[in-house]
Amino acid sequence: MAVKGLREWIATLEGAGELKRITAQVDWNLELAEIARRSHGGPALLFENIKDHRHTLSTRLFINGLSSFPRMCMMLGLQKDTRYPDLIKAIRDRMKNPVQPEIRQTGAVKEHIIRGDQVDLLQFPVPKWHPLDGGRYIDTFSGTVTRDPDTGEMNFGVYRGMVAGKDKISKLLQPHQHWGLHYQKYQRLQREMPVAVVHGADDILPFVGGSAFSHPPDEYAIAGGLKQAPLALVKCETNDLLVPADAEFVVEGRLSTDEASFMTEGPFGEFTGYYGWSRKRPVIQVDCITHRSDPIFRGNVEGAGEGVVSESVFMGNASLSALVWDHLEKAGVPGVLDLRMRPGPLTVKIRKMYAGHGRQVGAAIFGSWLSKEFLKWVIVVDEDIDIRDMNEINRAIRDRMDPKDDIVIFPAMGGCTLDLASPSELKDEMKYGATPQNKMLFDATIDWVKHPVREEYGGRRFPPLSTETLPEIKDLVTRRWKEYGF
Ligand SMILES: Cc1cc2nc3c(=O)[nH]c(=O)nc-3n(C[C@H](O)[C@H](O)[C@H](O)COP(=O)(O)O)c2cc1C
Ligand SMILES: [Mn+2]
Repeated sequence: MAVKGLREWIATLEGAGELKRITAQVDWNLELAEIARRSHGGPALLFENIKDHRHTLSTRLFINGLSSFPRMCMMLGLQKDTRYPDLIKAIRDRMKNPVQPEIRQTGAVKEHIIRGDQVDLLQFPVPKWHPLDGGRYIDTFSGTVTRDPDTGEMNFGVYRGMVAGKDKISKLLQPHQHWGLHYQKYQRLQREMPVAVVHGADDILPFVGGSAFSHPPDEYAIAGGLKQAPLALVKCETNDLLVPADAEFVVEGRLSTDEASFMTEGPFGEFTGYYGWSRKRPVIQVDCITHRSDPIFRGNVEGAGEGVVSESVFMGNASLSALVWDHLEKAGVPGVLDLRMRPGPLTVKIRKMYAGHGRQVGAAIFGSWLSKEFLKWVIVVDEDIDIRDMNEINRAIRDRMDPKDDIVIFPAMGGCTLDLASPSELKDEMKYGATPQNKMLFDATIDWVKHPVREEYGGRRFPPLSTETLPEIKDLVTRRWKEYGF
């Protein structure tokens, strides 16, 4: 049986006590986003009464579907209480077995078709998410589908987009992303790029489309693999792209590569917790919207910071952890025991097996497709360090790293345009294709050359820890503790 859609997912969540319906009237202008942000750790939310949208084509908004580990597990058909390492392992295992989609003649997404002048994007309850956003952001959890004009391969990627007119969406298109590679080919052909933006399909699609899976296979087959069932797809009305048959709605259009057509996009409150830069950027000219009856709008509040995690960062930590692990395995790097995405760096724990092993981990990660957006800082530690404990990581950095030798800079790599640290004149993705970004590896494993095994250390490379006493003394002191007058 094919993968089900958003409505079935919402029903499943409700049945499991994981959904809250909000029937009080809520303003799309900032209020809705603040409610979703504050209740991030709570149930998924379905807003059913949105100001100005009682009688529009779309009246409801769903959010926070993947903002908890139990729900992420449910989405993948795993037990709700699956342990985090087992969740990552399940993703890794299933990635190895992609399931190709089924192509259908028609589906629920074709129940209604709107064309040309009748298109009005604000018929959807598109929120203004953050006070300084440049407009109402329609694309916060949708997937943009494009096709490589040379190979015919499709891509499904999550890329933000702002309503720039009733039938126009300005997009943050970075030419180093998969759809950006497609864009560069259309640019050379001097042709418009056909696009389809998929809203409200199964949450597996943004989960896959928001992370750097390499091709082939495409995201549809990977999503099918992760769900262990094929997706059902239908062809668009105005181009040959394929979209989920039971998506809530699909926006079809064309993206011109002519700079004269670019419009302002941004600022937008981003995953970094800061506003991302505003520029003139490519625009989707919408030709057609196909939708289910009473389509549900799926949104996502961006913006992670100290003590604040966004749904996208939360789910991205899981998918990227699985991707990095899988990549290291494929690259033949042995001894990876555990890894952890944010907060802060990506930390990898290895059973060190030779001098240079830590360097190899960093080079393999930075040399891959994975590091293009979210990976700027990698720390590698030995097997005795608990990577869930920042104090332990700090201890490894302090005691095992010589800053002169063990901070390894990978200069001028391609990176995300939203990196706060890169100079603002470099934050011009349409000029550079990406933002040149310096990446850093902290090799916090013990250096085997400087610290050979020593007999005086009892066959270790470092002196023994002095904070532990003998077991018999521990017992003695425990036994006599009260006697001492405590
Ligand atoms: C909610 C969300 C919004 C995103 N917005 C953008 C964006 O506006 N532009 C962009 O280049 N990447 C954005 N990303 C990151 C890409 O989705 C990610 O890098 C992914 O690997 C892109 O797919 P691709 O590898 O097929 O290009 C976003 C990710 C998420 C989860
Ligand atoms: Mn891709």
